[in-house]
Amino acid sequence: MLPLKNLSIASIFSESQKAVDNLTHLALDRRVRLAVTGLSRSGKTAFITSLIHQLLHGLDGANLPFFSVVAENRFLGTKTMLQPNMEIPAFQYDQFVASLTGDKPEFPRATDGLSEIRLAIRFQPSSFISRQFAKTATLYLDIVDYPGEWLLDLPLLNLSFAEWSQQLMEFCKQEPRSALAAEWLEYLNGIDVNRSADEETMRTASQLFTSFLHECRAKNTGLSYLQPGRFIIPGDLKDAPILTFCPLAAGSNSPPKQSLYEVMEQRFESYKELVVKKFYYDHFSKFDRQIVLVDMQKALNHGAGSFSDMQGALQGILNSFSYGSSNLLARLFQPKIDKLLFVATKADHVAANQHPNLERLLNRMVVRPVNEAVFQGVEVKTLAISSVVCTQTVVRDHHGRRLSFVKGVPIGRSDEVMLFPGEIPESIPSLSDWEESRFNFLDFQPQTHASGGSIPHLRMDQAIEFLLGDKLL
Ligand SMILES: Nc1nc2c(ncn2[C@@H]2O[C@H](COP(=O)(O)OP(=O)(O)OP(=O)(O)O)[C@@H](O)[C@H]2O)c(=O)[nH]1
Ligand SMILES: [Mg+2]
Repeated sequence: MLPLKNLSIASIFSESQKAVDNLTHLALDRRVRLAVTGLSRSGKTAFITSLIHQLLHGLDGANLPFFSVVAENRFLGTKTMLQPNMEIPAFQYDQFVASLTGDKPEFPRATDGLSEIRLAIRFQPSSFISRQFAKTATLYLDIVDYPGEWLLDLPLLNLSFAEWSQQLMEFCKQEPRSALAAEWLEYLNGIDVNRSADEETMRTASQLFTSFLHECRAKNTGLSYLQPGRFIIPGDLKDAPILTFCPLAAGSNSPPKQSLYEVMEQRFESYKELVVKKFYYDHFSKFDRQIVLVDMQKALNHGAGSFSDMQGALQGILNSFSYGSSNLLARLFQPKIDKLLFVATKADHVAANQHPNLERLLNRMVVRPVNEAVFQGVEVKTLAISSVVCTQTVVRDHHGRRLSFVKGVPIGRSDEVMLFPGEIPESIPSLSDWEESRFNFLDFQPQTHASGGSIPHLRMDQAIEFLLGDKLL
């Protein structure tokens, strides 16, 4: 406020102009809550780190030709902001980017808890009318990171204990689950689920079930549909009674009071109510935009069973989100996702000429959720991207054929190799293709960068443009 004696027509004008600027600035400020969705190890943390990195370096030469606000010279920079929620740890961007761009570059470790970050993207509005109100505007972007395993709890909300148990018992009739579940199922066979509940039996049964889940998750099985997520990554619930249950074949239509069946059923319902619903309502019910990350090479490496398991897991998760464009009034009460991006991650694991097939195959895998979302009026796109490029494509003649190889350092090795990782089929492979074990894609370490530590990417700019471009006009 100016002291009264300093008031002049000019100062009154300048103060009121500032107030109008502030108000219009606020009116032009926007917010996007981005859901980064993907099964465990699909590349969520790497994607979020690269996304922040590309936005922070948008002004100084990062390669974002398809991000229109940058291409049109309207981008004014990005800053990380104070976090919106004080009880949630901050996303460790600085630490992750340091490990990706250090002398011995490494990917961040698997995520074991929740974290979040808020970014402010400053830009010049493109439309003539917006520019009359204010020269600059800000888009606030909120992102949450979490272990992929927790996402698979969302489909549990639609299932009763009996339905979930039956679903799991059906899964366990097929390999590789049936062999891995043998010890746990044998223990259950020796128990009468109608007898009085006791902690020791429940603990043993749930421990055997947890070991079964951990074995299913081991790298060589390629299984994705593993629930409940907190049994694998318990976070702050380690050893809590709420995690002491497991699926049970029903003993009778109405289990006796305080029987093993009834108590485990109650714990399952408490898990849904206190763990899953809370996670869902606090972090997954209010998104505007969504990206779904899919590791197609993992699905291909482990055969037909792994492929359909991943497909089922993605379908189960996507049923939990609400889609559809929403008008301003509806948004105030229940924002809905109006843009949905499916990406095949780690595209640098295969040669560049395979990327179109990677996109086609992803399209086939997610055809049902895509159709459902399009029907609801959601704008959907699929892309093959790499958040952190770890390889180079090299084209060579090999026995008279021109082949595209990838060159890079596989994880666990110190020497660079050049290999032909095979071709990505454009549609879901036939049984004979799976039987011949055609696919053996390797994981690669990030490259050591001479170029001032920037993170090389593939099509991150197209992903960012699809997710945010219209909010930066
Ligand atoms: N070559 C390459 N590898 C990648 C890329 N993104 C992720 N990876 C690999 O995939 C692994 C998993 O990536 P993360 O980002 O940790 O996956 P996540 O989805 O966060 O996994 P959880 O935290 O366990 O749910 C990494 O350790 C890398 O080996 C990429 O763009 N290129
Ligand atoms: Mg992670």
